[in-house]
Amino acid sequence: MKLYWCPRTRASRAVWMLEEAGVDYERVFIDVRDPVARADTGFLAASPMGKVPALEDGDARLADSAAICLYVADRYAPGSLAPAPDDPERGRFLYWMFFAPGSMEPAMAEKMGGWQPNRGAHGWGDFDTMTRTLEEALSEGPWLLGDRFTAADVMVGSTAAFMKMFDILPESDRIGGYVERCLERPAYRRAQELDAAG
Ligand SMILES: N[C@@H](CCC(=O)N[C@@H](CS)C(=O)NCC(=O)O)C(=O)O
Repeated sequence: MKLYWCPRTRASRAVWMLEEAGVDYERVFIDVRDPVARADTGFLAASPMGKVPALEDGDARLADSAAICLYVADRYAPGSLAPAPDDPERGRFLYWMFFAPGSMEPAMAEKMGGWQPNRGAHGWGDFDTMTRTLEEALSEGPWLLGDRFTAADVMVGSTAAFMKMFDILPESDRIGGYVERCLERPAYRRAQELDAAG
């Protein structure tokens, strides 16, 4: 399996996910800031938009961190990092998997860009509704599906860690504690070390 990767990007999520799943993979560095490197044909076959992360696994090629995390969990850790399709928790799992790209990331852009919130018109709601929803979801914890850590925590936890990095994490012991639990996971730490090593 090849992971097209660049340090200090969303590719760190995919590394975290692969480390959680404990599968063998090779990291292939693509400097996304360099148009020549981004034109690599193998990379573009997996990532039509020329963005990292992207994954090549046998004949399977895909990009986008949420798609990659779901693919790896379903393919390599079914029933543990991803509830099976007939598991009653599958629905809740899918909701939180897509909460990160569908609501958290655009709401972060709203906040950091100073956009006018427009909850009814914007698909992501607004920043305050997004953070309140996340806080409510963590009322039982320690993870989004209670005692069960899943790929949804990789997506939501990594996005909340980005919020912390950008200094827009809301004052909330519940969300703050969740982020700390994510940062303490051995697989997250390995991903950070790999990121730092380059
Ligand atoms: N929705 C995508 C976003 C990926 C993305 O925007 N990656 C950035 C780095 S964090 C990138 O490759 N930027 C280079 C470019 O767009 O030219 C995901 O979650 O994987």
